[in-house]
Amino acid sequence: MVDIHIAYISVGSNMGDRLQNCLKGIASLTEPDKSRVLAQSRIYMTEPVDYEAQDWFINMIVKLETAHDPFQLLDQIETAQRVAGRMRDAIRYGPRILDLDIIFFDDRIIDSERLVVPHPRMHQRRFVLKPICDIDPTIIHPLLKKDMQSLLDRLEEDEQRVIEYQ
Ligand code: A4P
Ligand code: MG
Repeated sequence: MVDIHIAYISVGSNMGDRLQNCLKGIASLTEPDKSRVLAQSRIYMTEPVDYEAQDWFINMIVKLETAHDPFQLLDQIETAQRVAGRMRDAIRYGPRILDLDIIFFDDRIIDSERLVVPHPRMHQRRFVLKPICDIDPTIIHPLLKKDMQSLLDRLEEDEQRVIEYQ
């Protein structure tokens, strides 16, 4: 029997056809008998965080069921970002065609050079917390021991605008 895992992936783009880039990115993580999408959040337009001189993002979250381990999933993510045309030497937090981040992988805590899970900035970001609450507001952060809804409620109301995409 193969181990099956649940991963939450944050999907974002603020260059080119942002929605198509996100949808293609999600599709490239699915594989027959290996990985499938169990749930997808609503789609949001989000104000840039950390590096503000750039266009708004499209962001969403997917819940993925996968037989891969976290590092295999990261390999897939890096391939998908490369195929989408993303440059490696770009500005940190700056514009990107496709960004796929592993937010949670089961309730594992990973702190390696290549991979940090839970994603170390997720709890400060409305563009992650708002869509993850669409899927399940009761997920407990394995380090902070708080659920997604309470982490979202802790953010300042007038910061980080997030608007549902029509
Ligand atoms: N890496 C470590 N942990 C992880 C993880 N949990 N998931 C490593 C994915 N990758 C992880 O990532 C650099 C390296 O992080 C990878 O090679 C991998 O080994 P990257 O995506 O190539 O570089 P980056 O995008 O500059 O860093 P990162 O960490 O993705 O940036 P952030 O912190 O995610 O910020 N504002 C809005 N509104 N919406 C956004 O989506 N995104 C960012 C990116 C900034 N502001 C934004 C948004
Ligand atoms: Mg990333």
